[in-house]
Amino acid sequence: MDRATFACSTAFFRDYSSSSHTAFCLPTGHVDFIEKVESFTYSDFFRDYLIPNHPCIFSAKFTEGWGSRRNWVTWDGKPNFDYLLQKFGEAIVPVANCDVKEYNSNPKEQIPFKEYINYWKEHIKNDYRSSRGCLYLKDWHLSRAFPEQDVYTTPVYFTSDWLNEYWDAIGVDDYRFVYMGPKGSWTPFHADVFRSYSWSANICGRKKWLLYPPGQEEYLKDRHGNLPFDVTAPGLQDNSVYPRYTQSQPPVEILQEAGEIVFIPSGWHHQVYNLEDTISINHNWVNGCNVAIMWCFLQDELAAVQREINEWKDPMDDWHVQCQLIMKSCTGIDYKEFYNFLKVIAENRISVLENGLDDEALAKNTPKAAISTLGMLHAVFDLKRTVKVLTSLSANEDFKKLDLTSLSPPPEALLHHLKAAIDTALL
Ligand SMILES: O=C(O)CCC(=O)C(=O)O
Ligand SMILES: [Fe+2]
Repeated sequence: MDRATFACSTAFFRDYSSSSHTAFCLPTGHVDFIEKVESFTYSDFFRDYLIPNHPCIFSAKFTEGWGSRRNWVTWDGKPNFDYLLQKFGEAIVPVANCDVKEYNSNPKEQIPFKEYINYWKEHIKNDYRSSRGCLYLKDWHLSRAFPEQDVYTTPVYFTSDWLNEYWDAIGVDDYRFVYMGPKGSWTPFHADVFRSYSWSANICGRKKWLLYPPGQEEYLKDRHGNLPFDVTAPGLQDNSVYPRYTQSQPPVEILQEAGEIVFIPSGWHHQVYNLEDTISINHNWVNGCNVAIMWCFLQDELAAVQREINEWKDPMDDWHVQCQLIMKSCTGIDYKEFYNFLKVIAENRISVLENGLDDEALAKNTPKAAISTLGMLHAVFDLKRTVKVLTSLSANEDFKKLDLTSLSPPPEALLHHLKAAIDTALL
């Protein structure tokens, strides 16, 4: 019932979208290129890309002022190894081996940054071959480790960011990353965490992206329902292993140059290649435009866990709790934490609407300052979207089976407060 009332369908978005685009429509193979900073507003991005869930590319003008674009790159557009070593040499960084497949990903190890840079220099000298394989530094939380460094500022288009707002608030994690890899390094086929949006800016180098709109991945599954590791592998042509492959559309292909930012919409599967030695910065984020997609994804994940351990349903009296535990370890969140996530986001907005901002909050570049920058209408939009998802969550049978006494305030009270805040703001 909850699923039906909250299907991630075009209808859900249509009333919010005044653009000519249709949500989730099939691509024409063309991806819009946003050239000018001055003439492209937050509202343009919201209406034409966030709401319709369409990819786009921002020109290098959007990253012109970034410290990393000045300092991390040599005059001839290569990574400035000396500068990077001097600033980050002692850091420990996560490194994946692109030549080895472990389940549907690459094995990762933690090594000192200076060791990685030495490897990279040797790899280049050796004509991009190495006995260690092709190593790719990825998912490095550099901003968290070096907050004082002048690296980049998040473009306004990406600042309605509930994921980082929530995980910063609880101080556990964040979804802001740096990637660095030699020509030939690549990221296997995947969709992003929680089906979030992502933006990815090339500090130097070039990337090739293969993008598949939501739903296309169904045609790329093998006969057991598993997604491919490498969507370009010749094995996909084998009809007895990948029976629906011939029905799939070719991917939308993007060539991303130095300085450009790619916007990857929610739930679009993708595979990415570094065509040259490349450094990129990327964020994952969720907001009022795609939180319903995240909620659909969580329901699908729980259903998959339930199918997996269905045989234990009767013998186990805390089966529903176990399902939540497994879900949390697989996806990073469970239903009660999802409730807390929505609560933190809602309360920040209610606070801005009810109390405005003190000078301290503005000066410190806090989440509330970001909410206030986007304006009251945006805060009300966020609250309305939160009400929709919370209403669906509260009615969800799996959620209702959990012990909800620890939730404060209880869902009904939060919903009541939210609706009242929306009504007052609109008065
Ligand atoms: O740049 C890469 O190798 C992968 C980036 C990615 O998957 C993303 O930004 O969502
Ligand atoms: Fe990704």
